[in-house]
Amino acid sequence: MNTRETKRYDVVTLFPEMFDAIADHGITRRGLDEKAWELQCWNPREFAVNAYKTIDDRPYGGGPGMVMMAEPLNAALDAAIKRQVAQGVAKPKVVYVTPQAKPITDAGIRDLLKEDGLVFLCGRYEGIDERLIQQRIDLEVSIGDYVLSGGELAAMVLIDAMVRLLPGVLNDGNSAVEDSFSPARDGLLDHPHYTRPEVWNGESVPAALMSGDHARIEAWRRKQALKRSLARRPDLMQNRAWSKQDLKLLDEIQQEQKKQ
Ligand code: 6GU
Repeated sequence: MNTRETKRYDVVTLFPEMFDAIADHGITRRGLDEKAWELQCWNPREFAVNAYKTIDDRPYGGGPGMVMMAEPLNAALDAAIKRQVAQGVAKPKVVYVTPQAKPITDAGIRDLLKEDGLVFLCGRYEGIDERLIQQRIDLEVSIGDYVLSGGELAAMVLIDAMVRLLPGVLNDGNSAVEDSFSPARDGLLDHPHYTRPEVWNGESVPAALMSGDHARIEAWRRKQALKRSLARRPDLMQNRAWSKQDLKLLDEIQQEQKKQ
């Protein structure tokens, strides 16, 4: 793969070792090996300004917990951005991963992927000095409406979701486009999957999948995707322009459910 296309991801984190989880395992690791992306972590503790390496302090106005100080994060961000620029990223965006943002979707992941490089800022404790956020952050991203004990797992979720979409990272070039939520599935859930043996624990593989009839298999899978989406995520079914084939399958599903 051309090095020009290598995605550059830098992460400012108090726990760089956590990122071994994506650097050392599975598809994300293969992507690193193939230089589809690269990862560099920066520990704000190494940019601490006093002899005690302090990176947090008590909140002005009182209250529980500690707040991450602006200056060590500022210096760590500078170092990360400097590295990105040296690697050819013209204007790397700084992403703050925080539950105080709109939860990201598949479309948001694909937007992030358009950037040649990103710098992720991971918070710990009660939060980060607001002045640092105001002055240095381009984008705030959440991964869902629940709170994690730090931004690291969220940053790894974002990086994993992006990297698996990079050309050549997945074994089979088709398996990413056909996932749940991908444009090829046009925003529906995935169909169920089966492998050997043909009968397991008294249950057979659906006949359509054993038919060898490609059109029949595709129609069965599409119908299952519609059925699942209808049952589990009816919100995904709203305001859509259905194809003639989908309308026929939806009608079949409705008839079958009437019978039950
Ligand atoms: Cl991005 N960070 C943290 N700390 N918690 C979260 C989150 C992010 N997204 C959901 N919960």
